[in-house]
Amino acid sequence: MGIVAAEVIVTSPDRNFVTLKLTTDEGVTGLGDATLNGRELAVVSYLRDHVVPLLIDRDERNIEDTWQFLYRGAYWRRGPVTMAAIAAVDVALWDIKAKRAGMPLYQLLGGASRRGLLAYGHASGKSLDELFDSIRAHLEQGYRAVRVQTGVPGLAAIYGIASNATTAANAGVRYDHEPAQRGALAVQEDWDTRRYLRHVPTVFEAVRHEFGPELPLLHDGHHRMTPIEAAQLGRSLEPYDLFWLEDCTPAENQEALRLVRQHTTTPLAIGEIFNTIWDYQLIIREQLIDYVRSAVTHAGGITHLKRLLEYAAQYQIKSGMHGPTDVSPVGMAAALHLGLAIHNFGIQEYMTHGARTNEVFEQSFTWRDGYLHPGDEPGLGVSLNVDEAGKYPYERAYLPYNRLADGTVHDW
Ligand code: CS2
Ligand code: MG
Repeated sequence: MGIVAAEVIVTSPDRNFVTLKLTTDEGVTGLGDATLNGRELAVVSYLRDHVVPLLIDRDERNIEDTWQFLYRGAYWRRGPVTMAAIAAVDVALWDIKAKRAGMPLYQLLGGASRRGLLAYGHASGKSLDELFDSIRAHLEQGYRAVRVQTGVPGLAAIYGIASNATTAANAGVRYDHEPAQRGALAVQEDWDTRRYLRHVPTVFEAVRHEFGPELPLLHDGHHRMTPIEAAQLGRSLEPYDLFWLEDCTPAENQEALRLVRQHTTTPLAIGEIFNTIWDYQLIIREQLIDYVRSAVTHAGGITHLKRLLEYAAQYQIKSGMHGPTDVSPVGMAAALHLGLAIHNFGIQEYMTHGARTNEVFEQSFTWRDGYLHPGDEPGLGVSLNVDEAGKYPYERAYLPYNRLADGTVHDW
């Protein structure tokens, strides 16, 4: 028993991805996603320079001990880089364990708790016509739930969709605003909360009028409001019965959600940039949110996110795992196995990857009639074509950032 090789594979088919590949002395391999959008090389170094030397000869069966060793043994704890690196090791070890057991990973996590995972996609548009077309396109693709993002009159960008994280943008499809080009420095976008707060309720009024009361609609505030502004938006959206309002306010100050919760019954989702259970402790204990947004890739892997979601389940809070194109097919597969097994699954974000990405990562998960399923291949059900991956070297790419009209930097 033992890990004999640990490779960190960086590839950039439609966007940058970081993948850890572990190999055991019996030749069994496991994959883990370590992609951190805009800071990928920090995780590459954390893995290559500091973690990989510690993995060689470790018993690949001891997943919990390896997790605790990497978390406590580093001395410096938490944070997106550390927890993405630990996540990659954790998921690769789970992949190996399930392959050795000859079963899909979800079976090791307790088996299936449902037939499939309800998914939502990203509908967006600078205008209502463009937005309606995007919603219709998602419904035709089979989505049963849709996130609605829209341009704001007077602002140049379609916010909340990182132009360098979307397949279309990375394939050179140009939006009206100057998208963040790969290799460029971070692109500045503009923001005005008052314009946004006046505009968004009119959008959901129009969407409900066009598409009816049943369609689950989600919206991402993308960390841009103060607590009282978030409360105002949550209350103004109540007539439109959202499935959730996401990242309504930066929540490093977890107590901020108390003010929002006092003023609105719109369900709240938080945490795609959170990376440990400690980031959620108060907001879960006080039931200040309804959905946990962390992805397996960014929250310490299957081992830690399962623990976090079991804690959340005690407070009737569900999963809503982050799943944009900056979570690789390996990370997406891990999310699907965990989501299929846990009882408190809520919804899975699912932005389809580009054609080149699907050439690099061969996936066995299925997307049918609005539901995802991880498939029944042994392990995660994802393989990485190293030769194909080698065709696409890393290209520096940043997420945009915001400035207000007076030039002040603002949350993007
Ligand atoms: C967004 C993301 O999917 C979401 O909910 O917040 O698209 C986010 O902008 C990117 O993942 C950032 O990397
Ligand atoms: Mg989000």
